[in-house]
Amino acid sequence: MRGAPVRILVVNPNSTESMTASIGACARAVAGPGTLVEAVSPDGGPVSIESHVEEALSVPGVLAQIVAGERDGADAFVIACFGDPGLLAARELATGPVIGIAEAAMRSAAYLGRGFSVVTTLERTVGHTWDLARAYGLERHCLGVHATGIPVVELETDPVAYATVLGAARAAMDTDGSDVIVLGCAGMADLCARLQDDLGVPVVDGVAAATVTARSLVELGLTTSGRSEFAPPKQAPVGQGRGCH
Ligand code: 2AL
Repeated sequence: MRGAPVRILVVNPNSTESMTASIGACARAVAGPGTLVEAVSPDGGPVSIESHVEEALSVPGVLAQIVAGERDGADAFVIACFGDPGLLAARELATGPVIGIAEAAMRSAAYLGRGFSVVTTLERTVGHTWDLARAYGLERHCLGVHATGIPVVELETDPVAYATVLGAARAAMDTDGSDVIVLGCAGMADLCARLQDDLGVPVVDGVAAATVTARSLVELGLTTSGRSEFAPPKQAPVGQGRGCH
């Protein structure tokens, strides 16, 4: 065990402050003693990320927060949007591990059952989620990706959001024959425990999974390899990353 607290910077790539607060609370709830969680969102940028354009627009802000966290001594980073925007670029800029919530959720789910279903926001995010499952080598475990039709920001305001997500998860389990549910949006993090009670199967929230993964890797004394692909880039677009200070 290390003596110093583990400092995790959780970056919400969208600029909706209420969602950043809720993401921070979910991360702190699992972080455990000796772990300090700071949750931040970029200055400006999209209020929600549900399209390729919004995802692309979010990346400079995410990288700026990673650089700032690196400068301030964060030990690890979580990118708390299910598209994992800027994940690989962030790994070039940070010394500590950088964990995306989609990757953490899908890898965790693969430990827990034969196959998982992802329940997400809008239909237009389904293809990208499949792309991520393939990129992470988890296509065999991902049995389906299902949209609820709820836009990200309405997860906080829609009075039937919980019932809709619950219904979509039940239908997904029936259709896919899955035995684990993955929540496909950081804005669903606070629904996780109740869904798990109601569904009777493991429900994986990526914010929690990524936070615990980040902490574990730091406690194991592990960092991103700087040997080749993730070595510091010649040109950092948003200030300076690791090895430059
Ligand atoms: C997300 C998410 O996690 N945050 C955001 O703004 N959009 N994911 C999604 N599938 O819509």
